[in-house]
Amino acid sequence: MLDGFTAWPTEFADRYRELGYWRGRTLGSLLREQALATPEHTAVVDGGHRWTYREVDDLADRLAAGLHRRGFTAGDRVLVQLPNIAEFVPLLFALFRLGAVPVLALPAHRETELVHLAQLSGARAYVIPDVHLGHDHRALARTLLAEAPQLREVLVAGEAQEFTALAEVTADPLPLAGPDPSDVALLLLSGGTTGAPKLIPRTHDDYVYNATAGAEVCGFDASTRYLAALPVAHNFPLACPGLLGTLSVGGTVVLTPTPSPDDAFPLIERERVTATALVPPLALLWLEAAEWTPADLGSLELLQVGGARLKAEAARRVGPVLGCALQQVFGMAEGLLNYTRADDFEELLLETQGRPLAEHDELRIVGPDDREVAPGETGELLVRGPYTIRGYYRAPEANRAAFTPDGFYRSGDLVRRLPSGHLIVEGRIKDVINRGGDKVPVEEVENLLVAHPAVHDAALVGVPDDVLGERSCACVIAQGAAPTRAELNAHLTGRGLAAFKLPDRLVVLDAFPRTALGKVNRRELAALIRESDHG
Ligand code: OOB
Repeated sequence: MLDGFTAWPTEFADRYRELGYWRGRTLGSLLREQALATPEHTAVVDGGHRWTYREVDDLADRLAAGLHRRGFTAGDRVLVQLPNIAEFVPLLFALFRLGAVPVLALPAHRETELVHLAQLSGARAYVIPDVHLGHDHRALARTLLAEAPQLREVLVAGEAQEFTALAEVTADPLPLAGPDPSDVALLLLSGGTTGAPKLIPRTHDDYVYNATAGAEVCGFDASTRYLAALPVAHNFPLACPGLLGTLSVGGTVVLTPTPSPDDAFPLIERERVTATALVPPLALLWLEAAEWTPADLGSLELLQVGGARLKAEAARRVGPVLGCALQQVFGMAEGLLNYTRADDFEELLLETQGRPLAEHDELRIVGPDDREVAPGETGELLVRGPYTIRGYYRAPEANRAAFTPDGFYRSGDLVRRLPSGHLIVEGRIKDVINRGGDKVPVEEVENLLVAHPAVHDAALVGVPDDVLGERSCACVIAQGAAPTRAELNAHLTGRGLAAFKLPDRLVVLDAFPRTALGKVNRRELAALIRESDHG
């Protein structure tokens, strides 16, 4: 059992097994079972590859053996930062079969996030593409090797330079003991509540449920052709039901390098894609592009939208414009997933963010005093259940704040529940800006902003935006001559912050509104900016 992992209390684990949520299967076995059942069916397609189930299964076994020969063993953490390329799939399954634990970073992450993730996880290896969207990840790897002492090895999908090519890590398949289904299978990244990203340990048992139950709700089967358009390191395209859910039922996963209509639409036509998942700003972009594209999108049956609140007006256009069904998904890497269902009444489909996946997801909607609010009232969503974690990885202090003593996760989301059980996301109380699905942890950015010599104090707040839902605005009290946004963003980029966290706007102020305790009053600050925009 991995140190720093909070397991479910025994009575809960027993119950989840009795109730059939945890079936004692490993993620590695999902692929094996399909490879035995339909070896010649296409499993994975990208720009340059088309692999059958037998091929992916074999590649995963050979890679697992190659990693084993290099000294990788069960429990080792491996920081994986790959874009949507076919090689991601055998790598993931090789690690699962070894019992090694992938730490899934997003392609957009840079030194700030990656150094933190490498140090926190104690990863022994870092897996990267050579160059992705113009960025050379080998340069990042050099920085990481210098900053994270446990990191010993860099594996490259592509041109390896002084590092090791992933393609060369291969050996004849070995019989491996494999992990226990209750072991941690992977570490996902949190959207962040405070400070730097936290790691979310997901076990084989709970993540197999997450992916397979999602596949059932979405009606996925061997004829499903799922397009992974969002970065596959993210829970939504990975396992809701995503890549893993599709492979668990013998469907085909198609990977696109970017979710832009230019890349994705031709692939939808060529591969007859039936389902995909997007965040709201991308859904808006696709709705516009679908009006003029020459591509035939007629194969599309299901568009899932989640990660941020989808406006009802946009939801209404999905059917008529894209000719497919819409499903809203309100989920979190920590666990709980809410889906609208195919047979929901139209207003539930358009205006709610779905209802929980599992009958035994326990939801509490509470006020500031932690007591449940009256039915239909808005409050913070707390959750406990068969696929919701009981603690972040190696974060005892954060865990005391993020979980109640009886094990409920405090989501920081403000929701309202309808009599049907469907939830409407009304807002949030956590210090995160949700930039169209990309989560910007406010404190992390502020800490870097105040390190700039021209910044005396800084507060990052969200301001409403038609496309992204909200954008980030840096409010700064200057020290001497006021800095420009370009200067501040150059400073943040130089510190190695992911581009999506750079402030969209800058406002220089003389003072911040404060709470009675002297903390920056972000709510008032945001209101101030909104007023000055309108006045
Ligand atoms: C998904 O996961 P994360 O971990 O990146 O972010 C979770 C947070 C939620 O706590 C909530 O604040 C927000 O993202 N969120 C939504 C939403 N879906 C997620 N807010 C409003 N409406 C929605 N539909 O974002 C995620 C994970 C699995 C499936 C889908 C999304």
